[in-house]
Amino acid sequence: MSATAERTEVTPELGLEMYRRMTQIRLFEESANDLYRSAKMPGLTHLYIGEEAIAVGVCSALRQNDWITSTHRGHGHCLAKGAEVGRMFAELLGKEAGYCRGKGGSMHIADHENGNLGANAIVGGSAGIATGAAFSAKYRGTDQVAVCFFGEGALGQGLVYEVMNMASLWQLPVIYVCENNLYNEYTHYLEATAGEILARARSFGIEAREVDGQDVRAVFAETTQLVERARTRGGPAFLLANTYRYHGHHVGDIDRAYYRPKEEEELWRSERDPLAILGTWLESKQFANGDDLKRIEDEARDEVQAGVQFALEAPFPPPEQVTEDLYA
Ligand SMILES: Cc1ncc(C[n+]2csc(CCOP(=O)(O)OP(=O)(O)O)c2C)c(N)n1
Repeated sequence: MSATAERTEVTPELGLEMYRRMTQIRLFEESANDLYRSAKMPGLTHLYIGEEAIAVGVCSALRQNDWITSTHRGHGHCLAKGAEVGRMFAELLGKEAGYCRGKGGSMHIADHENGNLGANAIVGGSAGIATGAAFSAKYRGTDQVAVCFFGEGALGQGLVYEVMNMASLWQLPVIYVCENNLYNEYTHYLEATAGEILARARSFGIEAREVDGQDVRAVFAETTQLVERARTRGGPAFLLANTYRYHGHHVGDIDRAYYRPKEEEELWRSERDPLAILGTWLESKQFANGDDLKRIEDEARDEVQAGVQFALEAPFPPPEQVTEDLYA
């Protein structure tokens, strides 16, 4: 992290809003897991639990008309950019009220009203879309910024380097946010990623920084600087956010001790939890007390439960619409 990043202030209001949003994402994901386990959700899903501070820290530094592109592990990105819980659950359950009329599912949620150009199940796939959006901002002379979220597994995809090259040559307002949760599916990233991650971006002349992805204030501080830089024609950036997913690669990945130790999972949960880190800070500053945090959690739980109920009761698209809105 750069020396100046900590100076970007998190006001009490913003701190509480970040806590609310991170709690909402966590509870959303826990309910998504319940829906899968009770066989109410078709297919599977990839939970973002443990990584909430990245989506919230980054999106708190963006305007509504800035863009994001997301991944197969994208619910947190969508919610942090302003998506509604009920419509998100409806999409997971294949209902017509969902963001893609129930035809995209968990891995393809887009919400253009809030600048979310869409999640993408192709690892690295959305890097081209984010870079294209940034090109359009520059071409049209707007000051919008595009953020591309991706896991470190996407570092093995050639597309990412093609677009970083263009972004640097054309000084596009795009920020590549690499969420390194240590694993690509069931493989430790060190077995798949050679050399230094930041050096890859720097070799294109792209400003590259590293941040503690469990600390929402640090993520917000770094992103605020990089967004400001991109908005004022300072060019693209790369942010490496170190994090951990508490659950398996997807909801069905239950027995995972063969690829990562239980002790490691427990250590991240007990020592590096992003909600606990922010909650402790809010309390230490006397911006909130335990009752305030509990109230935020209760409200988020009510919102999530109402969203689940809405989605369960919502109708499926009628069969005659089965080929509508499909482009591939
Ligand atoms: C191009 C492509 N190759 C392989 C896959 C299968 N796949 C889905 S997720 C994943 C691992 C992704 O790891 P990472 O990018 O680090 O994200 P994480 O799951 O850790 O969030 C792979 C290999 C895919 N979806 N797309």
